[in-house]
Amino acid sequence: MVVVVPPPQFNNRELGGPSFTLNQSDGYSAEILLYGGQVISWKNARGEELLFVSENADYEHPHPLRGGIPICFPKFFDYGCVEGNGFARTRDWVIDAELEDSDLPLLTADNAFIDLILNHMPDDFPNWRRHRFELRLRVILGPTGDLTMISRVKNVNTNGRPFSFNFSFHTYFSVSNINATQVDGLQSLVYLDYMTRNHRRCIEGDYPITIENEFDRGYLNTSNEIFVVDHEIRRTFTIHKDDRLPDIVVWNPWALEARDTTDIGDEEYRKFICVEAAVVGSEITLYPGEKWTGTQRLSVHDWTDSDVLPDPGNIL
Ligand code: TA6
Repeated sequence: MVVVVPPPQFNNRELGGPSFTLNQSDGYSAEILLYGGQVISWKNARGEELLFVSENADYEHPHPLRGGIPICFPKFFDYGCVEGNGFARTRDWVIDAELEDSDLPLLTADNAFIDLILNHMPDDFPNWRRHRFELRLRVILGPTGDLTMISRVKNVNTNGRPFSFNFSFHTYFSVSNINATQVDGLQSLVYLDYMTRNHRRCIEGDYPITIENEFDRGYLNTSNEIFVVDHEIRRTFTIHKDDRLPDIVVWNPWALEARDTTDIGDEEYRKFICVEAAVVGSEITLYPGEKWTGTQRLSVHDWTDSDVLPDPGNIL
């Protein structure tokens, strides 16, 4: 029997403005703000929140909202600069009515989804003012609660000019305790250390990553399945990404940076880790008419000690 899901539910929020909630019959849900095209909530069947949003988050334009899954387009790496994560997350998106669904896989009726588009011209980004682009986002909440995001960029310049960009899905995973959290699947990879002025190239060790201080790295050419393991509550998030998102950014501000950042509570660094499907090792260049599509699917698994967990080394 095919379960047909309800249409997206419209919310006229006080904080953050209009949003849509995707619901699944088992209780899974996801909420997307039109401001920034930003997922701000993803809940499991028990209604537990799986994403972190800061209690100090500033929902007012033009501030980026601290938490959820900001769309970082175009992602620059002027370390620590608010605009270092682009303008897409501080603009108003709209429902994408002229869907170019030829690029996307067909969806079965048991998938709840919404299509958004950003047409806003970035007048305050001088080197983008001469470009015309279409930035589309499809958010899908599957019948088993997986959250899929498909971003599409199209160069619609009429001046023949190409443009280049970096990109990331800046996912803030909610964790019970950063000290009991590991990122598994990045062992032995080359990474760019964004804590150094020249983003020094380094090699990761042979063990899953643990966070013990401010941490900001871009891992290059990773496998397409990365695991965020919360050992305290026995929960594993899996990031499934495609080849057009070859890299992974891992970030936690730790205590000092959290204290100095107004929209992060002093102790909130203990409650999240950003692990981001990204393109940071090289730029994407599109010529007029060309498109880029990047997809991530997030899944979550609560386990017991007797469970056999997926091993990044033997993913089929
Ligand atoms: O995606 C990682 C990162 O770019 C870090 O370098 C750090 O700047 C973090 O994002 C926070 O950026 P934001 O612009 O959200 O304050």
